[in-house]
Amino acid sequence: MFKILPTPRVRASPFYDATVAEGVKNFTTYNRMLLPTSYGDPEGEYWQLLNGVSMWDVAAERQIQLKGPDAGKLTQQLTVRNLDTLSNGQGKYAPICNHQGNLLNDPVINRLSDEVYWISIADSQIQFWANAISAERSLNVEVSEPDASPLAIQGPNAENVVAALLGDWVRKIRRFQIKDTQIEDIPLIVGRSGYSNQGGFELYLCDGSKGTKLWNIVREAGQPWDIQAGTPNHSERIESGLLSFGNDNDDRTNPFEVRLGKYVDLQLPDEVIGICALRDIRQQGIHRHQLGVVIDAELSHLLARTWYDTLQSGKKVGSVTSTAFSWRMNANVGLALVSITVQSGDSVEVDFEGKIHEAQVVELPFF
Ligand code: THG
Repeated sequence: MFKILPTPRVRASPFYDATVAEGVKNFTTYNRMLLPTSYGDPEGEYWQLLNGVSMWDVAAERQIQLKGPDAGKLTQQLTVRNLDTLSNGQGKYAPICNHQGNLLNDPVINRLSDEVYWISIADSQIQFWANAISAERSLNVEVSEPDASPLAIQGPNAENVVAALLGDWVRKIRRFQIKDTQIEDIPLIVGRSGYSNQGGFELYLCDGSKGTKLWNIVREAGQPWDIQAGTPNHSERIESGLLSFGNDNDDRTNPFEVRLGKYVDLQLPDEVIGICALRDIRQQGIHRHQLGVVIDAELSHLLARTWYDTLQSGKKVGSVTSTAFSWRMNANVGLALVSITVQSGDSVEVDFEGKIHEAQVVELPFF
């Protein structure tokens, strides 16, 4: 089997050595960093997340820091979600669009203080974008990538593990709230968030030289709950209807098409990038929307390598953008971006690498 080894251009995460010691089997790249995607037991890792607790190296969810007197102003100009109620120590899932209203990223944005915001990005370059917008608008903001690397602890026992690590006070942390803390000499930010619908926390490691040390401390604290090394779970996130930026959208996908309309506030001022375009799009109506599919077939591999043509009566009506096996449903499931003429309850055909499979269209999320 081939390998991709880390270099300055395809970076190792601070947890890289720890994940290799755990026996990581697959990586993808994300924000020019290696992101573990499997330890070789997809079904075991899935049930571990649903019934127990897993720890994930998600350092590739990089932080873009906006710091300075205009940091709040720039952050609001960059996202189409209204941040009026975002207080210090709180985060929000907040899409970023370009001037045409197309999605550029779907980050979590954390407000650390009046003058410091962290954009916890999905896989696209936002540092260039934030820097360019700031400079073009003469805003007083310094844009940088700080030394901060999320480690996710996800699953029904995540709260017990994080309480064992940091104390019972963490049980009171609300969804997307963050707190400064530390373990021994390791500076951390802890928050209740993560890329699953099973509940959990993220520890942002704020000293990249201490990745292995933090990994081992978390593993030790999680022992009583049988914590295991895991990765963002492809099946669970499809079941939960979570967007995978770059997989489920292209460069002409707006938030309304992929079920992110509830995070768009069309009342925001015109200076918010993309908001004028989104008002027009809302008025004109969208042409395609995201739905689930249950595909009637044994697929030759679980990961969608590309978008698969989706047809009705032989005519293309859209694409299946992600596929996975759902162990809870004992079925192949997927996310589809299809014409608004296609509705849940419909049957469609999916051209999966030259073979046509029947599929049923359903509402999202699956769970
Ligand atoms: N954690 C952190 N950074 C991240 C991610 C994360 N950056 C990249 C990527 N993940 C961003 N994407 C998402 C997608 C969905 C959610 C979080 C990050 C999410 N969604 C919930 C849902 O859709 O049900 C709830 C959102 C809400 O109601 O506000 O949690 O995982 N640090």
